[in-house]
Amino acid sequence: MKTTFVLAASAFFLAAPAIAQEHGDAEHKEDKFVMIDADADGSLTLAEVQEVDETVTEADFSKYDADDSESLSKMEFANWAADMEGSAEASAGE
Ligand SMILES: [Ca+2]
Ligand SMILES: [Ca+2]
Repeated sequence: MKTTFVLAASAFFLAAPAIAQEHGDAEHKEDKFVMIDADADGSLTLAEVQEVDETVTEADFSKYDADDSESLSKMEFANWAADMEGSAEASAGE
């Protein structure tokens, strides 16, 4: 059960680039942000991110939390999503 959830969560990040390229990046990143933002306060906490991907560590999170607010703004999340897409493309090329 738990394993299935983790795989689904990874697919959630990895599946995004192909869709984003067809329909426009910003729009889909925004969709994803809204989906992760469980309490809809406009920022993502570590707990909210771990709800969709429990492999995310505090170190991962703070790396993208540019202003150390312990939450990710849309801009900070967009940077993270861009890096995720980059690493997905890199591993697909192997
Ligand atoms: Ca939130
Ligand atoms: Ca922040």
